[in-house]
Amino acid sequence: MTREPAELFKAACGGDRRATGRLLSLVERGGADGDLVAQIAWPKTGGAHVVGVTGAPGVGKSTLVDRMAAAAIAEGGRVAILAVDPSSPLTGGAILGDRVRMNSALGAPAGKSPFIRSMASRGQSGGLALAALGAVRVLDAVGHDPIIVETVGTGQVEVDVVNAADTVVVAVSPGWGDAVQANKAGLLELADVFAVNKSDRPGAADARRDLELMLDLGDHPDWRPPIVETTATAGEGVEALWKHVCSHRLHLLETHSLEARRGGRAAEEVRRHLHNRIDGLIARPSEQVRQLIREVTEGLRPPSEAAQTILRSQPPGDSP
Ligand SMILES: Nc1nc2c(ncn2[C@@H]2O[C@H](COP(=O)(O)OP(=O)(O)OP(=O)(O)O)[C@@H](O)[C@H]2O)c(=O)[nH]1
Ligand SMILES: [Mg+2]
Repeated sequence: MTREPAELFKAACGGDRRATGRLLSLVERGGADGDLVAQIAWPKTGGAHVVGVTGAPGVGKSTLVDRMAAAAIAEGGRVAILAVDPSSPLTGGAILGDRVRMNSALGAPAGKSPFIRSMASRGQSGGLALAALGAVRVLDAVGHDPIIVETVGTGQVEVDVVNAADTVVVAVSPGWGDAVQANKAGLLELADVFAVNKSDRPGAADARRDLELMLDLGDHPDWRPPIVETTATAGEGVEALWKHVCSHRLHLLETHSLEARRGGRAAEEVRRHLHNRIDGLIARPSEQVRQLIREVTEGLRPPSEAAQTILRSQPPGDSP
């Protein structure tokens, strides 16, 4: 490493994109440097509007995100986009998504184009969600606002990732396929705003009606998720979509529910870190842990007591 995290952080705050990229790599890698970056970033976080965008594969998330970014940039935002793809080991959706975006990013005024980063699975499901949350925090701390996180909605990691957003946009396209898939993955109930994308195709009105019916079944005391029809490829409806996203943030602020949302997530994130560390203790056991497991195997002590002993003897700051 050529530069220290603190120095990188300063450069990143000044708009140095390579420095931001380096910081994100450190967070992704984890370990002591990752922890240090998290520590430096932490006091400066909380200012950004974090917007999650999810939905079935190919529904048009990247195209939508790209258009939303343009809307945010037009309002003076310093936009960052994070594409999280748990299904892909470095190729596929996220990368394709980037290609879609690059075309439109060319249209942004010099120096205003969004900062874009893709994160793919490293074969470690809990790790990806944590790395993504860590990355959002770094992007926030170095001054990006809003931060738009795209993730394919097919599983638990995705739910965890979008759950970390202040505002969640769930995208579906005409035809029940996407909505059913999103419903199975538990995404529909996470939605703060719905986008019925590809509304240039037949069936958009039906998709909207189906979503309305589903919403009618639920309880929405102070925010009923609005449904916006969009054609991302043409940019149609995206301004309205972005307006609803911004109204949702205002709603959170006015009802003081932003802190509550973020508070609930904090507990969850701590739980995840703990979980990761404990997994690490078993996946990469120290001599002491090996010995304790041998003793359990030989019937010398019960597993619960071995677990207790391991927990008690954890040195502070020992990051897996
Ligand atoms: N007809 C039509 N096509 C669209 C629209 N939005 C996106 N597309 C097309 O749908 C395809 C997928 O778009 P993406 O934006 O890459 O979709 P995605 O949801 O990000 O895909 P993954 O990240 O792979 O899950 C591309 O060929 C887009 O051009 C739309 O509103 N109407
Ligand atoms: Mg995409």
